Amino acid sequence: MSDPLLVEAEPYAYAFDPRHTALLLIDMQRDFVEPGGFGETLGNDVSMLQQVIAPLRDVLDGARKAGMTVIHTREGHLPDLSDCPPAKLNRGAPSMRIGDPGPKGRILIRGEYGHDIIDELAPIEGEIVIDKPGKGAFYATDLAQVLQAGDIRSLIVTGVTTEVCVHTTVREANDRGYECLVLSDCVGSYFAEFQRYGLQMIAAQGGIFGWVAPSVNYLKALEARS
Ligand code: TIU
Repeated sequence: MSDPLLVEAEPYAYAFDPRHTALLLIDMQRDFVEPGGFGETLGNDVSMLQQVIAPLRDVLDGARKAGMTVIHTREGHLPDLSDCPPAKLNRGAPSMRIGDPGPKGRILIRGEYGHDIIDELAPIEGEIVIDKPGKGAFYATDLAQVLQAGDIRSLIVTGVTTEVCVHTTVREANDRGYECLVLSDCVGSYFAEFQRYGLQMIAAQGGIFGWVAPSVNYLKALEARS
């Protein structure tokens, strides 16, 4: 086996073999990134997430060029809401609830326009799409089996939002033995302070949940190989 690639990262260099690594794009859906969707119903300024798209597009292009496994996730629910716990449906005071008709279709419902991934990052043939009802990508999905079948051991983690679905998924993955590198400019939050602390929490304590690096460091390592 060839030497692993090394990424300059916090808290120390992240080593990975692209053949055993998947790029994970978490919930880059219109519902979170664009106006008129779930994120906005919760009272958030969705423009905060726009800055993630351009660097993440470069990372996606790099993964496609390198022939890496690419996995997209989407948070959402069945049209009859049978997979949406009342605790989630009834939480808080959103302007519209999950399942309500919004300008981009029913809020956070599978098959609706708003639920789908934004055009800039749309999956292409051969890429995996995981539909998940929760914040974590392992809960009630077949992600664990998909990773096992692909002999994937490391995850390059991107998407939204940093402290919610990204964090939950990284924690789930870390407990399952996966080494996660979170790309700091390819994850986004509606809250600047949660972005900062969310990233710090991953790399703190010697990398308690994983590693953090800007995408330029990761792409430099990936491109050095080719
Ligand atoms: N609200 C929020 O920050 N995030 C979510 O509800 N889901 C994801 O992070 N995908």
